[in-house]
Amino acid sequence: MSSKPINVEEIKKELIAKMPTKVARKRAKAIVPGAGGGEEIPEIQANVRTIPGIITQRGCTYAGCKGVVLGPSRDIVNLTHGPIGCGFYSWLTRRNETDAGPDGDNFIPYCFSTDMTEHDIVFGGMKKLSAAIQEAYDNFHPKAISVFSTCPVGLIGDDIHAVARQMQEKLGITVFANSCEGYRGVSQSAGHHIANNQIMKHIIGTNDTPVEGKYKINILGEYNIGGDAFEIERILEKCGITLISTFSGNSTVESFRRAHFADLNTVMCHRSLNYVAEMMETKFGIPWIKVNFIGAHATAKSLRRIATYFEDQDLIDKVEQVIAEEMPAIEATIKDIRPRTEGKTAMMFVGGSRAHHYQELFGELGMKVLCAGYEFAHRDDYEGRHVLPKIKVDADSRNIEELEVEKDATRYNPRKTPEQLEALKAKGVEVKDYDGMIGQMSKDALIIDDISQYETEKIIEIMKPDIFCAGIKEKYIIQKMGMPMKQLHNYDIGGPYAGFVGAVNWYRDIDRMVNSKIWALTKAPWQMEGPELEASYV
Ligand code: CFM
Ligand code: HCA
Repeated sequence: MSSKPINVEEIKKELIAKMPTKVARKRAKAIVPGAGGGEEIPEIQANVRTIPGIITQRGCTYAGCKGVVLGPSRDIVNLTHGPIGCGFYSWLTRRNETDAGPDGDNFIPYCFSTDMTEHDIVFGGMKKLSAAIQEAYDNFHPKAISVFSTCPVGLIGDDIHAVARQMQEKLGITVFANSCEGYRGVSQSAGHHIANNQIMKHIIGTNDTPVEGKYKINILGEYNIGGDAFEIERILEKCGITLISTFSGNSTVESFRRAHFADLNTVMCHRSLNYVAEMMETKFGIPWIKVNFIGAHATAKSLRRIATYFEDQDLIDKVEQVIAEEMPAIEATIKDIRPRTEGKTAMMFVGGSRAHHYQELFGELGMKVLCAGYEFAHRDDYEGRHVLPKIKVDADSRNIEELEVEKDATRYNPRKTPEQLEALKAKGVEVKDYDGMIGQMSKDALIIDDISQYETEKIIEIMKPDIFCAGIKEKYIIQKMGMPMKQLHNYDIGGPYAGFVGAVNWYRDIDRMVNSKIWALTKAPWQMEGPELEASYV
């Protein structure tokens, strides 16, 4: 626990001090202090190419497209076109849970790949891809098949879209392809965009059978990691809110097809699904608001925002009743645990939204986040409403045509007039509202984008947090440094952490971790035997 005042500028200097001048200059732009709720938000460098040689924790475009956005849909056969490694290493690693019920399809336990070999690389893999689609169809009879290209596919020029079109015609089901070769873009973020475009183009709004329900919503950017979406579903059901579709944890093709009947889109992970939110607003007139179901108070706030949006007293009352029912368990757990966690400190370096969302949960335990950052978020995720996202079709999305706006979008949902939206804003529900991480963090906290391995070790050494949250690549190095390490991607074996039940799970897990001495008692062999060798830049 650090007690002396923190000088963030000094820490920043120390972090980059040993780097070659050019590298230090570039990295300095990606490190800024928090704004502590102030209006002056410093500009951060984000979503740019990682400096070669620096060990980044980022993933690739294929990971963002197949692994993140489309992978968790449970009844689409997600077929990787490539050598077996990409399919194999993205198979069940993310802990996105599913429940198909007694009759539903669930292809999540399977790994579908064309398993390209040298022969296919030399002579082309399109025939093999057609055969694989046919085989998947014959064995599983899915409603949809989605194909993902890996790096070599782009290099040899297989036309996966042509194969998908042919097979769609032949089989009479939805077949579409994603040009998501790993090398496109600077991170998995490009893959999100590609997947968003293809879901929008091929699935959303393709079934016009109306959905029943008084208050109908979709959740965009919720992947049911560790069962988070199940807990959110439980709460929404209790409130009487109809959830048409979750993009994409435990989702079905049919729910995507009818998602345009929602009155409101709620966006959980803005980074990965903002494109669909924007496109659905343009095409079907569905407004979107930001929600955060990570943290008990954040959950209550999100429910209240949804209820306020509908401007319906019955719903407002019901939501208050649900919150009142759920809060006593939260308060009792906090009362027990907080005396042991109060004043402890944490660091979080995760993807493109969790390093922000989880700050609420640490706050509820009286813990301070000393330093946080995203791997691949964009400036709008950091700077919030200060940088509005520019939604345009980028070079990676070569297959999307100009969106056709439904002439009669109101037949799907009663859109609010600009005046009604203004009135909602006065009540604290701003459509397209989102807060960034920088504004949320205090002035003596640091924000670091695309943190490198070296910076990770250095910042731990300098600031000595009580717990460090990140992913599998960092995990064992952190533990060897004598520090508890919580995976915030797959939650290790834990979760759910969303909603009310999730908050209690989190309080208990974090209590156990920050109050255990086990990691500080372990020493790596080189620490016991010494002398330790230290690498240096020349
Ligand atoms: Fe969104 Fe995610 Fe995240 Fe993300 Fe990811 Fe993930 Fe993540 Mo890993 S969609 S940005 S690309 S919340 S897989 S469920 S944990 S890096 S912070
Ligand atoms: C990805 C997926 C990942 C990786 C997590 C990790 C996930 O980026 O391809 O590095 O531990 O959440 O599974 O973010």
